[in-house]
Amino acid sequence: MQTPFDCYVGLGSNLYQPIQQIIAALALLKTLPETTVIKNSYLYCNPPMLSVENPDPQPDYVNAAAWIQTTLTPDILLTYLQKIEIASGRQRSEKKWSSRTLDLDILLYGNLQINLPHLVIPHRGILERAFVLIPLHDCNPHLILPTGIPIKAFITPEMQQQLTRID
Ligand code: A4P
Ligand code: MG
Repeated sequence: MQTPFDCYVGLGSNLYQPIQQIIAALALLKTLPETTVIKNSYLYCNPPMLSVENPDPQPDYVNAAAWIQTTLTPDILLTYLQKIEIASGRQRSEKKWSSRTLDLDILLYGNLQINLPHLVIPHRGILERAFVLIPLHDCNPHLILPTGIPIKAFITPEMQQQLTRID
């Protein structure tokens, strides 16, 4: 049997009951073929990170992460995640980083480094984003990034203050 890869999926929502969107998506991850969910993070509320191109105000986000083990290839995993996004009613906008019912990102896929037009792994911006790093750390406090550096090294007290844990 193929050895599964340890992967981490980032979840984000800031439209139409974001907490429920994330809970529903976490449940759907459990139904993916060839995949086992090892651990989910807490859910966190946090202000939107806006882009320079689209600075209009947006509702707060709810973010989380899930540690999964899978034998799906990165491309097939991405396809399944996009199906879950579409099922949530996600509509893609022309505007960068616009509000969304659900965003599912492949944050890490083992130690793989992929740089293709449709798939970049590790996901861009991981190291600067509190709403990614802290949920990743919840999933696995011993996580070592593909660069060989432990995740703990990137988490600062300021980052922890940016997030409000939803219990
Ligand atoms: N894509 C490339 N690499 C990946 C990957 N590793 N995982 C491609 C998933 N998709 C990946 O994504 C655009 C394209 O990225 C996809 O077609 C896929 O082929 P998208 O979901 O349509 O658009 P997006 O999410 O707006 O783009 P992007 O660049 O993924 O944005 P981010 O980095 O997800 O940022 N503020 C808070 N507080 N919390 C958030 O979660 N998220 C964003 C979006 C902005 N501000 C936020 C948050
Ligand atoms: Mg995204």
